[in-house]
Amino acid sequence: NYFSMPYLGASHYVLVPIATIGCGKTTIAIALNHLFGWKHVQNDDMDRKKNEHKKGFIVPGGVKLRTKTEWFVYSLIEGLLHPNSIDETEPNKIKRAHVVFADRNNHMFRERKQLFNDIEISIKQCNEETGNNTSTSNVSRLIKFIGIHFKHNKDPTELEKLKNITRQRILSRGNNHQTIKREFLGDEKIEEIMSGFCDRFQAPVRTKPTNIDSRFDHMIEIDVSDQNSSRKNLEFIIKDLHAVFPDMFTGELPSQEDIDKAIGFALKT
Ligand code: IDP
Repeated sequence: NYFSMPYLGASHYVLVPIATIGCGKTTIAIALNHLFGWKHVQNDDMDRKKNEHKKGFIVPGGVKLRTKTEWFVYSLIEGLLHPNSIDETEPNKIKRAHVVFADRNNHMFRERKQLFNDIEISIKQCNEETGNNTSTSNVSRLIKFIGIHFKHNKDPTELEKLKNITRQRILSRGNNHQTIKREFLGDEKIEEIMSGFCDRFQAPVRTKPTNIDSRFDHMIEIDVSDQNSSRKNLEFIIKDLHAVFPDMFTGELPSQEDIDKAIGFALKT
């Protein structure tokens, strides 16, 4: 385990999109970071880091992270423990709750299960090493997982609409997407990859306590209903989070103008 910081015991939030390529995860994560400073952890950043550190990625403490998944979980936990590293110059942001955005598709049960397990196990180990005697069930109460479910209609004609919208977005993006590079793959291959993700999509199921998705403390449901749905989805997410977990926010909620600006910024990034 790679953490030396004690776990302080406040509520910590992990935002977990359940989505496919092009739904607007990164756009929304950038906008939320812009508005509230919440840490945005992008799965594929590991690829970039790996090129910098050819032999693997060494974190403080000398531990080498070998896989993308290890790096992803490491970065999320680091964000939960050190939320202030984002913007030290902005006084309002320093008191803020500890919130991280787990930017990958999480579109299958096993991805969600792995995320819950790895985060809880790492935090528990961290506590043991620093002498905090916190059981796993206590840790479970301290970390809140919030699902952001980009709904995928089961009806094939309806699903085709989502596929068209997301495909259009990705094709117009060209090479500037974390998983899809048009130049290397070509349009047909991109379509095939994106469609594959949609066909494997497993919507969250929380009907029984034994369901993996019952670990979610809250679920936000949104649609990819048109080409420009991210603006509407961002506003909906902020309102929903504020109603359920007001302690995630300090000060006033952003105005319509603030939200416009944040989306504009995210779309340009
Ligand atoms: P993903 O992280 O779910 O794969 P994003 O990277 O956020 O999806 O979005 C895919 C592409 O679509 C990006 O080029 C992004 O700028 C664009 N996009 C996302 N939301 C909107 C929108 O509401 N209007 C127009 N373009 C959008």
